[in-house]
Amino acid sequence: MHRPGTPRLLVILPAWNEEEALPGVLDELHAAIPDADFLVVSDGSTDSTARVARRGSTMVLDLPVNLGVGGAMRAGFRFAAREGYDIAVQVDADGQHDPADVRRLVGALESEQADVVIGARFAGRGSYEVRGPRRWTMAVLSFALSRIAGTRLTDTTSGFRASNKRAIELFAAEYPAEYLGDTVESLVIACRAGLRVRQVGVEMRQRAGGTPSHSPLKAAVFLGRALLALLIALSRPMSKGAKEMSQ
Ligand SMILES: Nc1nc2c(ncn2[C@@H]2O[C@H](COP(=O)(O)OP(=O)(O)O)[C@@H](O)[C@H]2O)c(=O)[nH]1
Ligand SMILES: [Mg+2]
Repeated sequence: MHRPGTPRLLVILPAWNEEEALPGVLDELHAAIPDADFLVVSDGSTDSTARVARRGSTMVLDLPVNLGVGGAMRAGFRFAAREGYDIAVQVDADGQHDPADVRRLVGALESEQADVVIGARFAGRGSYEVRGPRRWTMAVLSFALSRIAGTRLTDTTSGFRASNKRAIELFAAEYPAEYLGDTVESLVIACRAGLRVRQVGVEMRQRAGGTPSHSPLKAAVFLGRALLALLIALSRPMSKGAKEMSQ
């Protein structure tokens, strides 16, 4: 529940077939951030994700078709913009993100005067590791986006992020839908609109249950596509909305 006089915070959880982990994750989040509101976006889950998500005051968007994380987040940002939230934080529904870090991300929006704060693995905390082609692709993406953002970014595909009102409004209007491309391209969109992107180091936990939605091979293939998406995003002229924001 929101406390008067503080920013209104919405936690958005994209959830696809997460009936196993979601109830525990929601209980933990509610306990850690009692002043936040929670929105679960399930799109075409074939299990009881949408039903188990209706815990306490949690709000649920139960979409009939699968849009992928990007499409689900776009719906979440539109909701946040329409309802006038000041801050939106994207958190995984599988328990991999530590609820205690949500406040650190939100705190960094202010202390770093950032519009978007990424919870980044590989930033000196935790022992999360990936290997092989996936690692190399992520390194290239980090290098390219660090240049674009004008700051060191080590984890451009992280789905753990806080956005302020400016970023919510931008992402409600344009948020890419491509798997893994969404994380990368959304950062390009933010930077090009003149938003300030920063990161804080986080530790990743094990999944609390269920299975990852994509195999490592698929993740590698899509990361390759993310690289392409980055090139395409860079080659695109800025949209009218983003142009206005950057002025
Ligand atoms: N709404 C929605 N959420 C998804 C979809 N695919 C994955 N997710 C969610 O996105 C988060 C991260 O996905 P996950 O499979 O754990 O990816 P990993 O952590 O990179 O292995 C989890 O909360 C998933 O439930 C999708 O198509 N739609
Ligand atoms: Mg996960």
